[in-house]
Order: sequence, then structure tokens, then C-alpha cells
Amino acid sequence: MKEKLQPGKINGELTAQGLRFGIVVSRFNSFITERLLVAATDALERAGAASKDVDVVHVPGAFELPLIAKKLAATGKYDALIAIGCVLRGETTHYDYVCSETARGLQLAQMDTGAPVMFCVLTCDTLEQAIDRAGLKGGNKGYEAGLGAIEMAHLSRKIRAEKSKAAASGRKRSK
Ligand code: INI
Repeated sequence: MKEKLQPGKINGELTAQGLRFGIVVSRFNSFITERLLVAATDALERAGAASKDVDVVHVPGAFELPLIAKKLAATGKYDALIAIGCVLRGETTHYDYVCSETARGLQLAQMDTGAPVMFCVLTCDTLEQAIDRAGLKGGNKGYEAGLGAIEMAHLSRKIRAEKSKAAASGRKRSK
């Protein structure tokens, strides 16, 4: 009988010891973003991250998150970044521009630099929805982002190591 396929697995562990993180936080709606920040750092701390390995940078609003996330990622100092913001719908279309450009910019930041950037930006119709996601009914998205950052940091390191191994064995083969 044909053997069942058993693919090799690359897992991202949930220990943060020795990993470096950058957190960018928007001051706009700080009542929410500071709660997300506390939960994100709590997740990193509980997983073993050291204070010296976590930097926090504040920016004016969500729209400014991508530029600073990209600049931090480009330093090469961090294994993963977390971008924290909260955009609340108002009476005009401003909300739509801020949401779409923030999401697009953060995706570009990680794709351009190769450093994982967690999207911890709440986009809510009401303050109540945001509060629910910053420590009440909906849990805390900051904590989830912290765990996600740890997993992505490990995955990135492992895949980088696989790439180096593959390059080394390729060099040997061609000799
Ligand atoms: N920034 C936010 O982070 N959340 C919001 O809800 C928000 N609203 O609604 O206007 C917001 N606007 C500011 C924006 O992010 C920029 O800081 C500003 O436009 C200057 O570039």
C-alpha cells in the first residue's frame, strides 16, 4: 500500500527568549491603544522576552504607523514588529482612507523588508466595539498580536536558516 504523505513541518514556537520586538503605537484613541499595548507586552513578557529586547515607539495616529514600522524593520534589529492602532468611524469618509492606507502600508512594510509586522489595528464602528476587543468580551487583540509576533519571529528565523542551508548544499552540489 502507498505510504501516506508525511510533510516536513516548520513550526513557530511560543517562546520569546532571545527574540527582539519593536512595537509602534498610535496615540490617537490612546484609551484603547494603551490597553492593547499593555496586553501585547504582557504576552511577550510571559513568553520570556527581556525588557532590553523590546522597544516601543509612539506615533500620532494610525496613518503614521506604516512609515515608522518600515523604518524600524529596515534597521534589521527586530525579529518581528507589532503595529497598534484604533480607527473609529466618524461622520465623514476619513475613516476609510485611514483604514485602507494603514493596512496597505503595514502590509508593504513587511513585504518590502521581510520582517513580520503584526496588524493590531482595530477598525470599529463604535467605541463599544473597540473596548470589547481591548480587554472585554472580544478578549484583547494586543495579546493575540503579541503571540502572533512570537510565532512569526520563529518562522522567519527558521526559514532564513533553511535558506542558508539550501544555499550551502547548492554550492556543494555545483562544485
Ligand atoms: N487616527 C487614528 O489612529 N484613529 C482614528 O480614528 C482617526 N480618525 O478617526 O481620524 C485617526 N486620524 C488621524 C490619522 O491617523 C493621522 O494621524 C492624521 O490624519 C495625520 O496624518
